[in-house]
Amino acid sequence: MNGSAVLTAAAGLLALTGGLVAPASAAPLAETYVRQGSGREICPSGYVCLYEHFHLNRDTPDWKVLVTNQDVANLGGTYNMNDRTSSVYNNSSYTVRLYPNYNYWGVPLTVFPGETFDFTNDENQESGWYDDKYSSLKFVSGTR
Ligand SMILES: [Ca+2]
Repeated sequence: MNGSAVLTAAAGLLALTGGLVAPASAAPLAETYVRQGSGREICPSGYVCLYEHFHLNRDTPDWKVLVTNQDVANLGGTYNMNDRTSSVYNNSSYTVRLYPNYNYWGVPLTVFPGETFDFTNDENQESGWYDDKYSSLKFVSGTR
């Protein structure tokens, strides 16, 4: 093996090592975004989804859904989802709490992993109290 071949092999090894190490050291992606859609199928595994309308937007698939796998101290602002959530699906393995005020203040609603809440009055007379009330969201326990 001449000098040039050794250098080429070393460069290839460095490239390969870099390719293997980078993904392993990267933290799980934490993200929050808003999209349109309806149903549980649009909520990725590991995420919690807040739907703007009842029944997970079943009858209004062009309405908004906030999708997140991290704490959100203010559902308003750029997300524009403050006091708008009418149903929720927790597709994560974390217990999540929804708060009626920003920065996790107020008496929260607890949503367990796999649980769905629909705040429509016609399915549960008491649930209307929760409709269009939530302003922040926190992952509180569990494993991701
Ligand atoms: Ca709403």
